[in-house]
Amino acid sequence: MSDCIFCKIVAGQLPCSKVYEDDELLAFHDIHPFARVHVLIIPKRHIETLADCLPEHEKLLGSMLLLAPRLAVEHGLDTGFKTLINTGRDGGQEVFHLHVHVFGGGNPVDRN
Ligand code: DGP
Repeated sequence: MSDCIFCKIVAGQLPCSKVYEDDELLAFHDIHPFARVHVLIIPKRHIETLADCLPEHEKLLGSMLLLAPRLAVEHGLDTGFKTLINTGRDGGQEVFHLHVHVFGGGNPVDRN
């Protein structure tokens, strides 16, 4: 999707503060964190929302969820963290490229 911000990040056309990458997934710090630690896990291929996922995406979704606690612990959230997937306009989704928010640890820090 040529006008998708997250696709541009995947393609290296926009910068990000990367914390993880493999063949299928990318994770980076949220630009507007609402906690001290706030990372986003995205699939590299464009899927608009969780509601667009099909049975063929089962493994990908599992990989995204399994990555969440690993990144949380790596960022010091070893006593707990939150996950969030906003889905659709009325679900509060602003970027229409599937992503899991992983956050916790108190007040946010600026990442300009
Ligand atoms: P959501 O409301 O679930 O679609 O959350 C989208 C999140 O994406 C929001 O917390 C801010 C973050 N975000 C938007 N644009 C960028 C960007 O260009 N870079 C980074 N790192 N995060 C972004």
